Amino acid sequence: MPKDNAPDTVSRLATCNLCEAMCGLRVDLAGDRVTGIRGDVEDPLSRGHICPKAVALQDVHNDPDRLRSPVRRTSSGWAEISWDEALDLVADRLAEIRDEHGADAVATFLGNPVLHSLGAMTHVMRLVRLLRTRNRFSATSVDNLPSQLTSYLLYGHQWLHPVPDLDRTSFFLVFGANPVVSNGSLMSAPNVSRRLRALRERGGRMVVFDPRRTETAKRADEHHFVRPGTDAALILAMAQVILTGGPARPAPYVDGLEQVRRALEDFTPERAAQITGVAADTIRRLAREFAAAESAACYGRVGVSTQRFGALCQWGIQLLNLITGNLDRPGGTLMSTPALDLVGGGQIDAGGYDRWRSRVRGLPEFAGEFPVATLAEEITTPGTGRVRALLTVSGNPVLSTPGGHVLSAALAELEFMAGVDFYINETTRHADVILPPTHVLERDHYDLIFRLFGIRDTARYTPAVLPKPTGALDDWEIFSGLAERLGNSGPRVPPARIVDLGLAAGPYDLTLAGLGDHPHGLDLGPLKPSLPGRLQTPDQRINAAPALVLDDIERARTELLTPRPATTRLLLIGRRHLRDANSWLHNSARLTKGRARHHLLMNPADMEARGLSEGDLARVQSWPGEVTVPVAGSDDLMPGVVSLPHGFGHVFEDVRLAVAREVGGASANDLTDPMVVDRLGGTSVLNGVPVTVGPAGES
Ligand SMILES: Nc1nc2c(c(=O)[nH]1)N[C@H]1C(S)=C(S)[C@@H](COP(=O)(O)OP(=O)(O)OC[C@H]3O[C@@H](n4cnc5c(=O)[nH]c(N)nc54)[C@H](O)[C@@H]3O)O[C@H]1N2
Ligand SMILES: Nc1nc2c(c(=O)[nH]1)N[C@H]1C(S)=C(S)[C@@H](COP(=O)(O)OP(=O)(O)OC[C@H]3O[C@@H](n4cnc5c(=O)[nH]c(N)nc54)[C@H](O)[C@@H]3O)O[C@H]1N2
Ligand code: SF4
Ligand SMILES: [Mo]
Repeated sequence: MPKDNAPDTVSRLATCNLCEAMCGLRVDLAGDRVTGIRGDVEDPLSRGHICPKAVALQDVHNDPDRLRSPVRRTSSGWAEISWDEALDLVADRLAEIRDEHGADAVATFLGNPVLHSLGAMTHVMRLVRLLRTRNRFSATSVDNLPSQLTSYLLYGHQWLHPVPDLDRTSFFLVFGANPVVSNGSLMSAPNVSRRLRALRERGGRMVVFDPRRTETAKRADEHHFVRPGTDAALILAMAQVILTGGPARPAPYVDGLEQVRRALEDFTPERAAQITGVAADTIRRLAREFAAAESAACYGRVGVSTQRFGALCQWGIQLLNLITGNLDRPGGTLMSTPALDLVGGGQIDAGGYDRWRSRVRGLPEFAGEFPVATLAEEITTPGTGRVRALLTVSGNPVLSTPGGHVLSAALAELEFMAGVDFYINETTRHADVILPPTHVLERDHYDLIFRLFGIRDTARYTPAVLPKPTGALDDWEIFSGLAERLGNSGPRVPPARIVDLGLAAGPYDLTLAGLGDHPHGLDLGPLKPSLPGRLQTPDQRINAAPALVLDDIERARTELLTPRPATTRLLLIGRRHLRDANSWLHNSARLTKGRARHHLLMNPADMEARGLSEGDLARVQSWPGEVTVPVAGSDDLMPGVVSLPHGFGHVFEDVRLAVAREVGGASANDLTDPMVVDRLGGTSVLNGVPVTVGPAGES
């Protein structure tokens, strides 16, 4: 085996695209074989950091189960077909169904890795727009829709989102995020652990609110349990304390705070304490300490987005930063000034809300998409506009969206389905055709979206590490191939050219060639104040009190501030692990070895009350479904709360995932309810789901 510096080994620079941290990599090659993956110490953002997932890129690369050519489902199993045949077939069937039943009969679902693939980012929307369907869905509505909606309402653009200045803040206040494991989201921060250590060393502090004492909470100066789904009461009470007792010091370009103050009158710490389980004194004290801190950044992610008042939580988090003068100041939260500025350059849709509604349930669109919680019923409900064909791109909604088992059944009713993905997963197994793109090491990479959310402004373009296999297509070529067959006659502009143009139009006058002089990445410095100039609102001011939010505060006042009757049901929340990435990577032996990690975590007192012991199989039931999983006791769980990770529960009929067969587990989204969404925005409620838990043997 050639070692690091053996003469026949070369080392090439790449970027890990498995999460938002964008770690710089050195990939060791012996010929076309990947022999090792290490962190690139010269990357200005990641500075040598990697996590175990990076090394798994080579497992994905070498995985015999990864598709290398298109496949078609036949009565005798999957059959390989040529690219021309596959692209013709998909384009013809989509066009036929559209011509017969109208554009809305063809639906699209874009999964999370779209944001991590340069060619998908540059080319998928062209295809989606060409289909002219209103039935557009994505992972956004099980993820960051509340943040995007808030940014659209407050700052005038769904992707203009302030980033916590993690390296300089003196007070980091966290709701429902676990960045030590996730490495940050809408806050790209490789090696969060090191940065949190530095925070403490410079005399700063971190406070975390989470129903589980997480890996992040364990590094905090204070951690408080909060009853799942109730954070809005807590966050709004903190804002109320600051708006009534001070010190509030908003920027001069912020309007509407008097209206906000009046709307929040009932959100007292005492009322919030009853609902959230956090003591009123703690709420009051932390609000004052946050407001008085030299600099402070409030941040919240998946835990406070995918809950019943998720949008209100995200608005409240922005409000806390706004009223304390921490928006746009070093150590607070700042907009990035990216080298390639999709927002300022107008290359990406600013957003829009409730311009039309979904056919069956009347849910509002956001940024041209419907909430994915309504996809299954759009397929199964007869009538004009019924979804009869589906194109999925790098996603696995059967495991990642609420009521996944219901969606799985619905997919079988489609007249045609195609998936752009290099795995046959629980979703693409329903497809008639699967179109597999090249793997990330075989194509150029630039993070068009995540560079907007770096805790430092950096740019890094990494050319493909390995040659593209003969006949293989990149994501962008698949979308171009389909678009051309569906009538798009424009020239093909490759992603590299689009990046080059974007850099030239950006604030630093860069070019792709110029960036090539910085193969490890170009450091553009810490986050810089940029407001109000960067605001995309028509008057370049911030209206802190949008009517939609005021209405939702009223809904929270009546629905959330009223204590609920006691119940024996437990509240289900999610969980992420450093060696998982949503529903995939389970085919990497390197990542899946060791103790199983799909168990239901439960407070020992709740286990005892239900006659459950460590390792027992428990039956977990909710309104739409049930699963059977082993339980593990942990004091890290708030009493009354259970935790199950999503992305497990692999199905093997039709699916060729040899290693993942050993993984086991059940899908958390067989328990989540597609009928329950945050009414402001339509985000799925994936946390705080009521469940009953008992020994699996009993009925
Ligand atoms: N209960 C619960 N559910 C959740 C969450 C939760 O916290 N709790 N989290 C939600 C969140 S935040 C998200 S983002 C979603 C994620 O859920 P999805 O958006 O459905 O995405 P993944 O599970 O990441 O799907 C990955 C698929 O993309 C394919 N893929 C990977 N790279 C590429 C590529 O470069 N090109 C193409 N074409 N395909 C590729 C993989 O092969 C894999 O099949 O899950 C959500 N679901
Ligand atoms: N290793 C790894 N890294 C990842 C991913 C992965 O799958 N694995 N996925 C990537 C993706 S797609 C995303 S979007 C990000 C997500 O990044 P994060 O949001 O940082 O990750 P989560 O682990 O979902 O953190 C959500 C936290 O909210 C808590 N929580 C649940 N319900 C509530 C509640 O009601 N109130 C409060 N206050 N907290 C609650 C959970 O206990 C959990 O600790 O991670 C990214 N990074
Ligand atoms: S933290 Fe891990 S998965 Fe995320 S970019 Fe870095 S190496 Fe990749
Ligand atoms: Mo996500």
